[in-house]
Amino acid sequence: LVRHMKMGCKKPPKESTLKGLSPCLKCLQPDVLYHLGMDTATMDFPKVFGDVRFVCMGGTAERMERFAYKIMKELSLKLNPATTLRNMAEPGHRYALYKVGPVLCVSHGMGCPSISILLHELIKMLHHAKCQDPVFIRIGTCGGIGIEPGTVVISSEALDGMLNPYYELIVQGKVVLYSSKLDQCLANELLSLAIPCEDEFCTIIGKTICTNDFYEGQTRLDGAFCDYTNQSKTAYLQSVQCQGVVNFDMESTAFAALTNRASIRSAIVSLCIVNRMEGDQILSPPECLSEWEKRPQVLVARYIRKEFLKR
Ligand code: R2B
Repeated sequence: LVRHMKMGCKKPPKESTLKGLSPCLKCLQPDVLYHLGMDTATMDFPKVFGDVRFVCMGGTAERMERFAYKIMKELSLKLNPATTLRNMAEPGHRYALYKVGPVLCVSHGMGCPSISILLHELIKMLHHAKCQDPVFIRIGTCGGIGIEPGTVVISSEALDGMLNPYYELIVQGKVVLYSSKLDQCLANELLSLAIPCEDEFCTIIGKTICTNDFYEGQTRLDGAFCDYTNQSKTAYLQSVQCQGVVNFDMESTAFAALTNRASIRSAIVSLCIVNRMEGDQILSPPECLSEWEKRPQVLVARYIRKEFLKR
């Protein structure tokens, strides 16, 4: 401490606030974040990522790039007009990652395996960077159950297909269950940022079922295979709706479980693109979908701006 004071540092070096990480991490010299195309030998993580406070994740690279530019505007952060944001994960050829001040905007692909690989590497990145209390938010799309397309859904809980609040992983031949509870305070805080009389969209909160398949896993009739009937589909959707479920996605349990394990506060804000009570196919025109895409972003940007201005 004295040495740091003498060298002019105001504070001693911090440790990251992430908890419960692997004891093997300290032996990795370097640690290669293979799918992000980064490693601790060639990149100074505390210098590059030490200020990160918000990690926003969504399915596609293009959506996350658009969100990065929106956040830049919201936080009044300037980029040299001749330059564009750089995909920092380009060398990994898998995900796209943009950094705008304290905000990371990252694409996660589709499904739990894809988001779980990314979360392992992002959590290690923030740990190596000694980040303090980062908040993770998934900005996704989803199929709604009895809700209008265009509605914004905040997940209160992430459930598996059996309606249990767990993410199931097979480790060394055994089933391991991790809690997929989400941070209720953060979910309510996001909900409080909706302005019903001003927003041109509805924001609701409810339970999310996470499935491993888009078609049969979500009881669609329009997949290549289907061994059930329209009647049994309707009965299933009605029964989950009665239990407080409002939407389906394909990443929420892994997202909740991995962030929980590291003691990271996290939330999921999704755009409903179809009401599954009325159909399976996404019939809204592309112009409409790209306009609606901004809705969850509006809410998340309000939250980030509010938190950003606090410090
Ligand atoms: C929502 O949209 C994708 C499937 O089309 C998937 O990532 C999800 O959760």
